[in-house]
Amino acid sequence: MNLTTDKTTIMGILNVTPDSFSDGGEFNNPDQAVEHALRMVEEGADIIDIGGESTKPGSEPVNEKEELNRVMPVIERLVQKTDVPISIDTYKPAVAEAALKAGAKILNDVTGLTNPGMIAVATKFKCPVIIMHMQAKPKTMQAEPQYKDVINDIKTFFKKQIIKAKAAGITEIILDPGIGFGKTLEHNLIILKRLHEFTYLGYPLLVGPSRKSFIGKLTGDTLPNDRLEGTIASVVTARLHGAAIVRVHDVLACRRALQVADAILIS
Ligand code: 8Y7
Repeated sequence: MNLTTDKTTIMGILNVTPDSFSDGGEFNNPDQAVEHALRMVEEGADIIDIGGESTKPGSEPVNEKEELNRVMPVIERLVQKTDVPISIDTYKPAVAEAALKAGAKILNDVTGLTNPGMIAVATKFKCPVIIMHMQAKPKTMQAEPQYKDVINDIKTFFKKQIIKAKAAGITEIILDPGIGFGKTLEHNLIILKRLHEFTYLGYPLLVGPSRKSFIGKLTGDTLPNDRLEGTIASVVTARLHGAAIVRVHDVLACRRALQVADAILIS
């Protein structure tokens, strides 16, 4: 992947799930989903991340067939309409394989290559892989997340997964500490504050704070749609602390904020 260091890479979120907490299933029909993706491209998205199973706290898994039914029509249409790379947000090897075959270019694995089947798919397609850290599973992860030292524990996980990935011939690795995935408010804040500590591992960092509940906990809101300003504060902080890629719903607003942050960084 072509990640320049002087411009933040923006990943636009395309949820094709009826239960997505941020989008409320708005993009449940493939044509609407494609339209939304193309709008994000116009607004400055460098990657479109397509997901068909919600991994928000408390959510239930969906089966493979249902997930394929949701994402494949969108991927098949979108690759005809844009050259912007598509990442497939899935932890199921069969869904990853079908998406990559249809033209998706990047694998976004919220289970961080803990499934050997996923490593096999990434090796087969020689695609960039996002290794995200998650404690426990979405259904239960926010129950009582605990770490000895959240930064060190995540770093240890990254090191272990990097070794496995490299042994399988995977060369393009992106690391993501997994904001909100088995983390308290304090954990999320420490991750954003000490993000630079992950840069020493030598891989680009991705951060996804967009509209997440830790922002609501700080600003006192109840709805994800009220979290734009908090999202902007988070992505700008992440950028200043070493993030190469940010995963966001609000592409236009975040791009404008990051253009300013990028200019300050390279000045
Ligand atoms: C993240 C993610 C979600 C994230 C990466 C949501 C799929 C929850 N969050 N993937 N996915 N990083 N890599 O609020 O933080 O969008 S789902």
